[in-house]
Amino acid sequence: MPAETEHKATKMPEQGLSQNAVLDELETKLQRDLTYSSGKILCSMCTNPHNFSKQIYRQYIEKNLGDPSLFPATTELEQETVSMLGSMLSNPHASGSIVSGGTEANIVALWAARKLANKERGEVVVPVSAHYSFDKACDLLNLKLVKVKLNNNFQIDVKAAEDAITKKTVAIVGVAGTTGLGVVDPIRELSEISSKYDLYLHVDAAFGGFMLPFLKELGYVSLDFDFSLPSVCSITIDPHKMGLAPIPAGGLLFRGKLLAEVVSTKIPYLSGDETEHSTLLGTRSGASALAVWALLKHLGRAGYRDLTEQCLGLTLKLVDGIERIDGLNVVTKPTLNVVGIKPEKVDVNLIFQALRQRGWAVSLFSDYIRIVIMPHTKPLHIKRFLEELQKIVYAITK
Ligand code: 0PR
Repeated sequence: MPAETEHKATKMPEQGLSQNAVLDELETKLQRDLTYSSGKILCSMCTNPHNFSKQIYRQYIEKNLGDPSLFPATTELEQETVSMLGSMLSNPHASGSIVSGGTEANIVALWAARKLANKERGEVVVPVSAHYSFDKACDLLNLKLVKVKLNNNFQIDVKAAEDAITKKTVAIVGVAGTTGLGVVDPIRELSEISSKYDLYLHVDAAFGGFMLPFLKELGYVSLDFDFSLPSVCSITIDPHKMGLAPIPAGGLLFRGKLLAEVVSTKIPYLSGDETEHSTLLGTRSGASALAVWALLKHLGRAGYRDLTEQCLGLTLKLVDGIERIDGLNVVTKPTLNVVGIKPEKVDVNLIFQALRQRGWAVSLFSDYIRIVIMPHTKPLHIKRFLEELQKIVYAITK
């Protein structure tokens, strides 16, 4: 066992405090947290949830999807939500669950792939750009993660992916909207490989899933990434990212009911009949699923299309501004609302530190800074950010 390190000890009070006293203490302590409304959060794939979804979430906070016998109506609405998400992804007959987030969705997808393949110490082929949740998933599931290099467009190198397939491979993963650059892998080609080798194909559209269907409709992209491709077995699509839903709300969609049942666990004691779970969690938030259901109904395709256009428009303005700053480039022309900023000569870490010191929450990848333009980011925030970025770069390079 590793040696324990000391934690700050906090004691529960013997006598309870008044609600006001607790609230005051909480508010004081929470002041250090950043807020989306400040415009300074440029590193998050989450955002301030839509007000209507917050209202629904609060109203139905006690609903527990872990016990469908108590909440049959909530369970049915979860399935309607899954079907609405499926219809966004070319398959209204998709089966699945509203889960706690992209991490759980990816874990459960690989769990299904592993069970279907039934191989000792199976292997999963992913691009090096895949989210770290796949590291967690493979560690938990005793799978070997095989990371494949990228091509010049920062997408999975399809030839390298095919070369990485062995007798032990249980799944291939493609990412539709990578965490680092928002890049979409060539899922059509991965689908062809998957059908050639009869392999499970999982698409991680945790981030891109709520934008790509609308970017297609708007004519920005013509990429296939969803169930329209025959080998796609499951898709992660997260309402708590670009879907504007309260945390926790992830989505895991299987092509059909039979696939979802691969990971189902029967719980006969709960209601004496058919209770089963196809999620990692047992007790889980019904309010999350209802909030997503309500948002999809309220915003509709048109609402999400507008949101997509708003975020992409601002992203392109940011790209334009970056390209005007001497010594800075964008890593690649963005497909989604994710931008990589790369300095030509100076150490990227210096720019990152200077931005963080000035309160700008940005992320640092190997040799670039990542910015995510979420719905809470407004044109004025980008204007201010670009002004400060320019000053920082000038001060470092002069
Ligand atoms: N798949 C992809 C492609 C992701 O980008 C993420 C999260 C996940 C799966 C996992 O989703 P959950 O975090 O819901 O389990 N990507 C974000 C990231 O790593 C998560 C995030 C969100 C991080 C908000 C920070 C933050 O402030 O950047």
